[in-house]
Amino acid sequence: MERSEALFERARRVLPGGVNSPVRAYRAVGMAPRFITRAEGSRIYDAGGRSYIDYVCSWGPMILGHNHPAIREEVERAVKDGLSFGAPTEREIEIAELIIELVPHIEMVRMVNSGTEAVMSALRLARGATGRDKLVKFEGCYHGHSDAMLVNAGSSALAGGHPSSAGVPEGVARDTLTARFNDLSSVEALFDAHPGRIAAVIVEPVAANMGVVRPEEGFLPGLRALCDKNGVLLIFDEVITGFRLGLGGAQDYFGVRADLVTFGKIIGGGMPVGAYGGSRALLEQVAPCGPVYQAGTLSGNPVAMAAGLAQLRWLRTHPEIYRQIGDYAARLAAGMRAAAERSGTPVAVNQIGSLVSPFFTPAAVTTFTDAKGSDTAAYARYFARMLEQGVALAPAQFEAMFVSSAHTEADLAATLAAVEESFAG
Ligand code: HOZ
Repeated sequence: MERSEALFERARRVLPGGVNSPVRAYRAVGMAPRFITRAEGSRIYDAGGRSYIDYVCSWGPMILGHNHPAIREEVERAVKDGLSFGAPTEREIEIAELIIELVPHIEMVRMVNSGTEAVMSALRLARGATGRDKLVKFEGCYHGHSDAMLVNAGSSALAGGHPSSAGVPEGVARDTLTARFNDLSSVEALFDAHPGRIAAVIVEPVAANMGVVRPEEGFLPGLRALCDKNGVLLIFDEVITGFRLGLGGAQDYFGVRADLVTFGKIIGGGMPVGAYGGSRALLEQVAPCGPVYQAGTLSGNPVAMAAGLAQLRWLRTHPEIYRQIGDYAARLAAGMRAAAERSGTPVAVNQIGSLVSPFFTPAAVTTFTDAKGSDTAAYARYFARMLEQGVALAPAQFEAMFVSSAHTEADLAATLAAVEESFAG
């Protein structure tokens, strides 16, 4: 038996499904997951000693590739001084200053431990600030696993067949209204049906948990205008797009202002970090300044801050990385489209910046309905063939491929050769 399979068998006895996060169980692709022992640059290594070109990149944060020396060295330095203090440190100020410098329309930041926590807290702030209870999210968008956001959710909630989770009280679910991504009229209809009762609209500015779906021209500015008209706060969940579309994230990329922005893993450089930010007026409503309570012993943890700071500083001093990874992703997407055409495989490949995703469907994918209509069994077969040839993709259709600055020309050639084989097989 393969070492990963043996570990999986052992894991299933003590962890639900053998994992600590559902998508990793590979259920959507019907296989046993690879257990990972280490990662370096563009590659991850499994317990059986095989290496793979990795396009999961820890679900996005490893934008500089795995185990980048600048980040590792900062972490090693921080560890020498202690692991957790539960008290303020200078690094927390530095990372907040950096985020405020780089991301438009953010005047204050609160650090937390994950994207889920950032979203949960930003939503509480939006409700506290507006005195309204209802929230609008989009079908197939994923904002972590807080109760309010597990209604028509994407990512592994969708792949696992539970887009609206058990255990979410009916009263909570009732306050989460769902609109359709890229459909402003569906938002307008909710605003009309619940006048004066909606606190916030939360959106992934690029949907990346239904596979990657770009916002259509006018969608994000339209949301901004509708929110302004109705006194509703607009929240960009930039857990995926933040510091990935560019240093300024989606607000900068699309030229649309959000009232609150949530960040996740990428600002931790691989350590568990999240944050939410916005105007001073809004953020000063958070405790201890204001009445919206939110706290955490590990918030601003010194080791996590060291990793995050190192990654963000590296990105700031090497902005050319964004052109490099965007170019790689565009060539990857073009190569995949060409291979699909040669083999007669119906595949629509979406790409924006360094995010890519193939959908096994003949038509263009611009909505959640299009994404959901793609052939997930074909994706599972493709995934298995790619893995066999040494390329690790997300083990589910409704996720993204992430390109890092550690991916090389040789990786691109090897990946496209594997795609050719996979589509032909
Ligand atoms: N929902 C996350 C992916 N979009 C899961 C990440 C993980 O399992 O690490």
